[in-house]
Amino acid sequence: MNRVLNFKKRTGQLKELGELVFLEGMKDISFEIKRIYYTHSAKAGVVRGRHAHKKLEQLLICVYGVIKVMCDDSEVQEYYTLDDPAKGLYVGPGIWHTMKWLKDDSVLLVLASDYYDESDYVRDYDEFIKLAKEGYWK
Ligand code: T46
Repeated sequence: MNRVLNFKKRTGQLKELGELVFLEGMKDISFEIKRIYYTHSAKAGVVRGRHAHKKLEQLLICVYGVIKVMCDDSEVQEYYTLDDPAKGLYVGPGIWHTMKWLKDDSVLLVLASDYYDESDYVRDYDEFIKLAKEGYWK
């Protein structure tokens, strides 16, 4: 199921130097990272996503701004507000998800367990419900 992860961070002796956040594959997250991508330059109100993945595991991090993520497992919808660069949202297979930009130019960084493969996407909601009812993700 989706879960929010808190990453380690280091605050320097001088607060004005900012914070450094770090995470390590197979230590702080449960999968090997094969791909990293990010989405930027979207204005508040933009909605992306609207799909589920068959096998892909991902960690979503809003490194700047505020992004609201809706996760739907075909029975329950959960909402997460990503507004902290030191938090990540794990989104596993079989979760229909949408990301809504709540602040201009928010940046969504995604760590993914596999290379890009369009055949791993379920982009039709009826097909997603059908697969879920058939037990595809059980
Ligand atoms: C996801 C959410 C969180 C590629 O060619 N390679 C890539 O690695 C990715 C991620 C996308 N693409 C292509 C596929 C589409 O033709 O870029 C285009 C835009 O992708 P999409 O409309 O799927 O973008 P989002 O923001 O709706 O979804 C993305 C990821 O695709 C998706 O896996 O879970 O971010």
